[in-house]
Amino acid sequence: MARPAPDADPGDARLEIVEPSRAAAGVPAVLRALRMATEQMGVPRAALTLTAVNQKSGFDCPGCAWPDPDHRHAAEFCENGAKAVAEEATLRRVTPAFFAEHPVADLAERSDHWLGQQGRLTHPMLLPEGGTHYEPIGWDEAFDLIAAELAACDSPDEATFYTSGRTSNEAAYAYQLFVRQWGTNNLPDCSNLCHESSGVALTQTLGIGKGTVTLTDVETSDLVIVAGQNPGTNHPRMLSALERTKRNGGRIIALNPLLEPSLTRFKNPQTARGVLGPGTDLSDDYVQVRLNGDLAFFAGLNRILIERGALDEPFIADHTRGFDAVAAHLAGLDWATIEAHAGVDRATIERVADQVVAADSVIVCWAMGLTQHRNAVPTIREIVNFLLLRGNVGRPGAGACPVRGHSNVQGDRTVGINERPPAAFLDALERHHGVRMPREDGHDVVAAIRAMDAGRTRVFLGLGGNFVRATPDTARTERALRRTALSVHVSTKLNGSHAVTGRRALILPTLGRTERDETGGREQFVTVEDSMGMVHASRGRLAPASDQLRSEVAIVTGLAERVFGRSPIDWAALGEDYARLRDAIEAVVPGFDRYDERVRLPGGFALPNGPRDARRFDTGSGRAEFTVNPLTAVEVPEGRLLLQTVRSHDQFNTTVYGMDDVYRGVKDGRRVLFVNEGDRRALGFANGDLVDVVSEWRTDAGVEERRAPAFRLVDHATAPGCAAAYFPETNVLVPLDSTAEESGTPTSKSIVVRLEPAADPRAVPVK
Ligand SMILES: Nc1nc2c(c(=O)[nH]1)N[C@H]1C(S)=C(S)[C@@H](COP(=O)(O)OP(=O)(O)OC[C@H]3O[C@@H](n4cnc5c(=O)[nH]c(N)nc54)[C@H](O)[C@@H]3O)O[C@H]1N2
Ligand SMILES: Nc1nc2c(c(=O)[nH]1)N[C@H]1C(S)=C(S)[C@@H](COP(=O)(O)OP(=O)(O)OC[C@H]3O[C@@H](n4cnc5c(=O)[nH]c(N)nc54)[C@H](O)[C@@H]3O)O[C@H]1N2
Ligand SMILES: [Mo]
Repeated sequence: MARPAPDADPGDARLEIVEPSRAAAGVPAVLRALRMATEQMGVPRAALTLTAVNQKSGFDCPGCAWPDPDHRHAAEFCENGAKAVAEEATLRRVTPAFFAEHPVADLAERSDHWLGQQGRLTHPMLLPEGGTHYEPIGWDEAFDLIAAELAACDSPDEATFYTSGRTSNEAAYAYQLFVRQWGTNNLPDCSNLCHESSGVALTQTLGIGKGTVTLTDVETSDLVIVAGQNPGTNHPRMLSALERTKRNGGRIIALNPLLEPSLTRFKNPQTARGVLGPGTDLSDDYVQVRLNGDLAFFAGLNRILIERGALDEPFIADHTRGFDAVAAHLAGLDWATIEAHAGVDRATIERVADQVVAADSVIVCWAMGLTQHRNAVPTIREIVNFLLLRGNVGRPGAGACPVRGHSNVQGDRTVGINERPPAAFLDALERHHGVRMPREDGHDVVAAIRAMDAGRTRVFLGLGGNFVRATPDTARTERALRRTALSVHVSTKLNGSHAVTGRRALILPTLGRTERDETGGREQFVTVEDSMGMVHASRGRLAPASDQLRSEVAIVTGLAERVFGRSPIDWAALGEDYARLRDAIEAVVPGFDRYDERVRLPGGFALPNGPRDARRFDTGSGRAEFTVNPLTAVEVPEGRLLLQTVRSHDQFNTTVYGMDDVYRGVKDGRRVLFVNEGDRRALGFANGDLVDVVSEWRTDAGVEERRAPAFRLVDHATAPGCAAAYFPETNVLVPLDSTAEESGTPTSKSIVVRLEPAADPRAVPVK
């Protein structure tokens, strides 16, 4: 039987700091996952569900975007994938009776953990103007209400349409088509908060906004550098691939201000060795860079490679542009600045250079540790310089590997979720659908918040995600959302965004990945693209959480039918048979030839990738571009720390599964601030003190302050001057205006903070 959801919210009252788990994964991880799965689902359902994850006939794990190996195990999932599945396949329900019992004001006081634990949403719900509670509403009425509010807009740009990366290709394509037929490119998505910096930098330099490696490349590479990523928690199946890299004789270097245990030790629960043996020492070398120090680190490394003449000269001559300018720029840097910015000395960078020179093939993997900084785009361009110097692009075992987050965030962008769509894509949409497409760029996430805050947005619609909690500057974002006339969320689970509403609000409950989809009276499947450009099918097996649920495709096409009536696009037909959406994608997006047929093959198919397949670079010049990236780093005034915001082991973004972070030794709580012992002493605090964290954002007008109360200080293996804490609790500290150059991504990994003794040590907030 499933355990009932908690009715009280203990917050951090029981927080304990314990010995961190020494090795990642292994049997304890499997047991943790099974416990969570059976608590939420009961035993028979857990067994049925977990055996279908990532199998060729099953559904795509809603956890992360790491690709599936060809040689799949009976259980091709990880601890955290199992938790993600359990969250969705839970037997707990949030029914109209729940909403009658809990006023919105009450929900607004609850933690993300508590909200998520209540279970699956079962009915469409409306919060009427001036109302205190959500009330049930029919689907047709809900669509009428949205259509009426859209019709009241003075311009299509007064509506904004968010997406989170769980949305399937079919639903995402239908959504962007609906939004553009409506007349705007206001399509902010979670990518804007995530890998946008990677997409921008890679498009400029390699001509494709994606990575250039396959899973086989990772497993057969001589050297994999894992920079700014915590795969043990966020991409656990990547550890199995890295274990194979090592068995094949490759090396791994971790570049991270935090010593993440998963990178140093790993036990594979799917092999006998992992179950019984001591596990694999994953990293051969660990470099503790300073937060935001990677641009300097790679600049130093590149300079050494050039000085040593350790270059692939034929590749540089035949396939690239701009080498001389980069060489001149790097030669002009001084080592003292490089070392100060990187937080590591020249000897360490020389040591890494030795390993690079010894390797015939090199891959750099990265995630949020690189993308969420002011200079994220230049940093990633400098990594591309690094790869180009030795021809580490477009050959086996070599390349760029931005590791995506949400399971279909890459596919959503491929099929058109993009607030700055290329003209060729809009042209293709117009040709195929016979409808004029808007040509002006739309709002990304930060611009959308600004527009709402300025009262310029009437309607906010979110297809998945948790906009209010995932975005920066919580107080300002909440104010912004409250200024809309209507906020609508298509969701599987209750979250903080349902409690921070426009004048009216709707919750539209939808099917998840694990559930059977019988839209249009036939069994439908959806498709997704993983982090390495493989497209494959996903088929849910479970009975839907309620008979009221509609699929995302049905919701989008149903709404479009209601808004447009008869139009050149036959929305009813598109909604009835997802194969028709796949046919439209095939006609509009390059690389999807015979989409519906090929995606039915076991394992799906690979999208074309110019740099990887043929060293072809669609950059305008037709060559890969070296770039000159001036050395920059965030300045931290005396007595202040640089704070990064990370995920614990028990959360998926804003969905908090549990209150532990086993690899960092945290039990039963989340309001902790990891600090370097030397910093803590210098600031005059004791280990375990309760502090308020105050962010300081310098503008021309002065210093803006934002405060997050009551965090427990914990000594941790973090680089000097650098602290870490969990999001979303710390999003209050991230200024909306603090964004990455060129990509606009909030700088969630570098926030200047000062610590103060907690004003009220007994008042530990619940959220
Ligand atoms: N279980 C689980 N899986 C997930 C998610 C989840 O929340 N839970 N989220 C998904 C999503 S959407 C994403 S985008 C990914 C996120 O995957 P990650 O990027 O691994 O997630 P974070 O927890 O943000 O960890 C950032 C890592 O970068 C390091 N870092 C921070 N700043 C710097 C820096 O300046 N330089 C270097 N070199 N390192 C730095 C941090 O110490 C940390 O190890 O995971 C996806 N998978
Ligand atoms: N400070 C700080 N902030 C960050 C980050 C950080 O590192 N630090 N990371 C950023 C990153 S990388 C990302 S990607 C964003 C994530 O931002 P979002 O994608 O907006 O947030 P999630 O927490 O993943 O969304 C969870 C909600 O999605 C809904 N959901 C789950 N499955 C489905 C589904 O199948 N369909 C639909 N329609 N809804 C579903 C559920 O209702 C759930 O409550 O957060 C960003 N915010
Ligand atoms: Mo992400």
